[in-house]
Amino acid sequence: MGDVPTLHTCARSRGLRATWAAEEAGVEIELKVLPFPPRYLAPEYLEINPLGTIPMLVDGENRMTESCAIAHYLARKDGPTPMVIEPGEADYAAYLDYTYHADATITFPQTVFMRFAIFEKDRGWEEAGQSYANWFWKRLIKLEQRLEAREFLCADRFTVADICCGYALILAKSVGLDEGVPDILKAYRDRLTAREAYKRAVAREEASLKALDSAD
Ligand SMILES: N[C@@H](CCC(=O)N[C@@H](CS)C(=O)NCC(=O)O)C(=O)O
Repeated sequence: MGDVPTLHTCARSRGLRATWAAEEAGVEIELKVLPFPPRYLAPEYLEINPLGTIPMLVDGENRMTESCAIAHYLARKDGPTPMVIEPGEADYAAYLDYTYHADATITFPQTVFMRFAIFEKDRGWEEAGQSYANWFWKRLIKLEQRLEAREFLCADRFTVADICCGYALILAKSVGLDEGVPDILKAYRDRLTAREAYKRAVAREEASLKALDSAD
């Protein structure tokens, strides 16, 4: 294994799940912020990640390209931590379920919305974008019901599952998808974004983005 894992990412992207997890866990990473989308603006990146997607974590010979898996990996890397629920603990199944739910079920319609309603809106796809917005809002029911009487998703404590699902709610606000987000989830998002480690992660990404912009 190499020394410090390197996170290739773009500021404010799904990679924030990984940057945030590293800050919460106190795990050292090297942050390499790329221009978005790297597929076009940093084509050399395709040599190490042919998918062209971000984030990607390189740790020795390991290469990971799933933000939720990277968040879990970084949080657990240096040993057991309250941020990860272990087999045998109550809510282990729920922990895995919500960690995977975040990208596979929640962020998926968000990204299709972004493509149709924002990135390629000039192609007349706004209506399709709106239908993905509605689909995204309907899919929030599981999180809403879970958080009706809970502060965090699992085991009465902050875990990687909160980082993964919380990022989807943070993204919703930043891309104009907040209208259908229930108040319970907005309050949950406020609790998450008030965390010092979250603020440090955002500041770190923004500083790297600034350095990248000024190097142009
Ligand atoms: N399931 C992956 C998705 C990665 C992904 O699609 N990332 C987007 C940005 S958030 C991306 O790289 N888009 C640019 C592209 O596909 O060229 C994850 O959770 O990390």
